[in-house]
Amino acid sequence: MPTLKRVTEALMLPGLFLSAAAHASLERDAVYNLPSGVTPLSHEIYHLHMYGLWVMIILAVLVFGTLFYSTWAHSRRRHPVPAKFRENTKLEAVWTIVPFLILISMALPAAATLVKAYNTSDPYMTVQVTGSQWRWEYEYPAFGIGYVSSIDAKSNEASMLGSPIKPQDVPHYLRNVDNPMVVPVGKKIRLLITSVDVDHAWSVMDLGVKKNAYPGFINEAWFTANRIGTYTGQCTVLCGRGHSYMPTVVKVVSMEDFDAWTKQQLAAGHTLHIHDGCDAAAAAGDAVLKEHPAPDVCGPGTKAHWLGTGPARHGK
Ligand SMILES: [Cu+2]
Repeated sequence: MPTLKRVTEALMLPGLFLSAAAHASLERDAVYNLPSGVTPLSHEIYHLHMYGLWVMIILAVLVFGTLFYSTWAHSRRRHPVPAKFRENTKLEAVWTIVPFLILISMALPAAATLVKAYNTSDPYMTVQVTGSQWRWEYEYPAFGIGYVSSIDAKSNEASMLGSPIKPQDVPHYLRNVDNPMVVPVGKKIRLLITSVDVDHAWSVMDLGVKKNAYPGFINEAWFTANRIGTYTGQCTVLCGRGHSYMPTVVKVVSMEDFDAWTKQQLAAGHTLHIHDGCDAAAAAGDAVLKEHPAPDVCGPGTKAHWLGTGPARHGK
């Protein structure tokens, strides 16, 4: 029912508007509501959100309705002699049991969805996501691919003070990157998310993923995108001056396109590489490091920033 959908969207709070605007697919305009997304999990999250929203709307109407009606009908003018009763056991039982049942009806499906969201078992592949000020780094250990994903040059230029390029003239301003994450459609992708400096968060609402990236910790997430397309998000933990300049872009492509992309990346030299400065970690037997364009991230004497799992595959 499109009208119902529009009414629901119009009722969304400004906060939701902001979050939805920041997490839109590049192929469609921002919507006011949480996007339903393109993964089974994101659909579930959307339905939970809508269910909670309607429960809140109905309760708000009932509670405020009763409040306003009582204020009007039981004012001193209309109702000069107050009623004398004090307790009503039946009523008290009802207003305890009904909210309890409502809470249970929200908690059970939410818990079931959470359990699914945390089940990262049996992925088709793993992508290691490393946040840094102010870009993302993606590593595909199984394919030996690794590269940095920074904001696209046009957005960057337009954002400069006194730039001749106007932000409104840049398509997908602040929502586009040079090297997006690329994944095959219909496959379970496991993400291992961490950071090398401050707290960041990797978030793409269309994929039902929003996970914080902490230095020294590895958070897990997963998604199975069921539709080919380009999906965007933004870092959602305030991480400093360039916080708005580290968008997240994920391209979901067909298996053939993904195969072609992996070959292209290897040919372009976007490979994992044991860095000289990280030899110690390599000697420990489990480090998969990539050559980093910023030597301070993994330079001589620095600690290995990524301990990979599985067989180390090195390019170059
Ligand atoms: Cu950030």
